[in-house]
This record gives sequence, C-alpha cells and structure tokens, in this order.
Amino acid sequence: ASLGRFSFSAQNEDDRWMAVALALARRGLGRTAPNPAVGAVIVAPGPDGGRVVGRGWTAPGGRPHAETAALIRAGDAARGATLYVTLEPCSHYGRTPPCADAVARAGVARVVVAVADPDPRVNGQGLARLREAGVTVDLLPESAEARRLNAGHVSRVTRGRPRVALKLAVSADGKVAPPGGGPAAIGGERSRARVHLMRAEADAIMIGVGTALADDPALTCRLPGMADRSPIRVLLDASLRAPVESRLVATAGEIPTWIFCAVGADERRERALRESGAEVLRIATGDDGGGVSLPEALKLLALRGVTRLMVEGGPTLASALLDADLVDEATIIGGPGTLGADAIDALAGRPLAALTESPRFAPFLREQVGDDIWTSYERS
Ligand code: AOF
Ligand code: ZN
Repeated sequence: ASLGRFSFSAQNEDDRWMAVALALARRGLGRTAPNPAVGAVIVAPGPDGGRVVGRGWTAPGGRPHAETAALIRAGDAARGATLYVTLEPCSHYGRTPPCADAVARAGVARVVVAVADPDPRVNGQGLARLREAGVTVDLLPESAEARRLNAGHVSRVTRGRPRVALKLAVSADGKVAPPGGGPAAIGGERSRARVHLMRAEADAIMIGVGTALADDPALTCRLPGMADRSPIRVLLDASLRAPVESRLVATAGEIPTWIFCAVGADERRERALRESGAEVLRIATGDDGGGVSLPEALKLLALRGVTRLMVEGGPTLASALLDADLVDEATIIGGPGTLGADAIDALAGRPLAALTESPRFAPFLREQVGDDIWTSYERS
C-alpha cells in the first residue's frame, strides 16, 4: 500500500508526470477556495520521457486556472505536447473562456487527467470538448493522492459540505488536556510546525467554544513567511460565550472569524463580538437541543465557499462529528508523554479506539515527526 504522501513507487511515465502535477497543485491548497487547487505540467516529447515546457497551479482566489498558467509558460512549445492536469479542464465560460478550448487551441496533442470534475458546470464536458477538438484524452485510474487532493472540491460540489479533517493531539495514555482542561503540550516542535502547515492548507479551521475558553488558541499559521496563510476561523458557540478578549475574537479584525451561534443567542453579546470584527451567524439548533446543528454549520460553510475544513477541538466537537459521521479524515498526533488518569479523554464519552479501531476508518499514513507519531485515517 502507498502510505507516504510522496511515495510514488516508480510507475509508468504518466504516473510520474502526474506526481509532478499533484505536487504543483498542493501549492494552492488553502488559497483557492471556493475553487479547487489544480496543478498542470506540459511535457514536450524528448529523450528521457520528455521535457517540461510549462508548469502551472491555480492562483490564489482560483483564477487563473492551472492549465491556463501552464499554457502561457509553454507558449508555442505546447504544440504536440502532453498536458498532465490533476482535475478535468473546465468547459464553462467564467471570467475567461473554457480551459478545454484553450488547451485544444494551443495544439496540445494529449491530455492526461487525474480526476474528473463533478462540478455541474463541467461534469465530463471538459473531456468531451477536448475529444471533439481531436485531442487524445486519458483519464487515469483513480489514485488515492489525486482523490485526496481534490476531495474538498468534490465534497463541496457533490455533498454540499466541506471535506472535514479532524486533528487530535493525544498523549500516550489517550488524553488531550490536563485535569480541569487547558492547553497541554503534547506534540513537539516539529509537530507544531506541521500543524501550522496543515492550517495553511485548509480553507477554514473550526473549534468548539469549550476549547476557545480552555485554551484560548489563535488558530493562525505562524510559519516563517506564511503569515498570510491563516485560514478562516470558525467558532461553534451556541450561546455566544466567547469573551471579546479571547485571542480569536481580539484578532478578528485581521483574520476572518465566523462565530456560529443558536437562533436565540443574546443580541448584546452578538453586537460586542461584531464590534471586534467577528461575523456572527445564527444557525438551527442541533438534534440534541444544545449546540448548533453540525450539518447546518457545514452546509453554511460550503455555501460560503469552504472546501477544506480542519477541526482542531475539542473532545466534545470531535465526538459529535464522529457520531454524526461527518469526519472524512482524522489525524492523530501521538505524543510520548502521559497526562494521567484524571486528564481529559480525546473523545468525550468514548475511548479513542472508537475512531482508531473503527472499521469505518482506515489508516493511510503513519509517520514519525520528532518524538511524535502521526497517524492519519480516512473514512472508507
Ligand atoms: C480552478 N482552478 O485550475 C481549474 C478549475 O469560478 P471559475 O470560473 O474560476 O471556475 C471554477 C471551476 O473551474 C471549478 O469549480 C472547477 O470546476 C473548474 N476548474 N478551477 O479554480 C483550476 N482547473
Ligand atoms: Zn479552467
């Protein structure tokens, strides 16, 4: 099985070039919503499997599209070349004519596509338009890497909700916080940097108000040179308990911060939070009558363009999402230390095995990061 993110065990030429396109696509993750992050590489015939004449990836904000960017770089060299693209070229008139037309017009001889685009505006018509124009089109067999890369876009378009990736930092004895709550230093420095990278690749991060009150997290990407990569922060706070002094609210003027509350939440609290720069959105109450409805929250996020949602806590939210079967991916950062029997469990009211041993979830990545073990699971 392919476990590593970049373990492309030397396949054929097409897979090799597509791996390059996938790596390019990754550059856009977290910056292109509501559009997908696409990568494209144009390869002209030549010795050693060809020569790259153009590369492109979706620009921040979603335009220009990856193929267009690569075609501009390639110029005349695109004639007779092969285009490798991680998502079916578009067939609709947006701010520019369809990429499929531009590709055909440039004289590209063959297009290799990793994933077909379920966007109703495209939905097979990109491939059809290319074929009609006489271009050879090959859709590669599904690969896990390509599927995961496009999963946010595909989820938003086909399910009306973002792809949900849960992140849990768990001590060796299965705990997430010391007795009484509050932040716990579970992962090491290398894990911390990786978490910030994960944030950069998400469109939005969501936490519950319990975590906001206990940990007062900023949820920003604080990697050097990546300060502008902080995702939108989403706080589930049914009765608007988040203090205006909290780091989330205090920085809401600089980084978009959406607070989802219940329909009946206090209007004075709402005003105070709004004055700090946060957006307050009222959502239907969940089935349990307590918090806001998770499906409604996700639906609203998708409507607002979020494709990739990272969930950073805490145990109550993680547990509720698992209960509702709304977790697509879970990453467990296992630290070497212990927090003791009285500390707080990673999942409220159930053992961590309810996730890690669940037949619904399959591990796909296991890595040592500093002294920590990262394991990622995917909903099968
Ligand atoms: C992108 N980048 O590289 C490709 C996309 O809103 P528009 O007109 O820019 O179109 C967005 C749609 O275009 C998007 O949902 C997807 O179906 C298709 N392809 N989009 O942002 C790209 N190739
Ligand atoms: Zn396009």
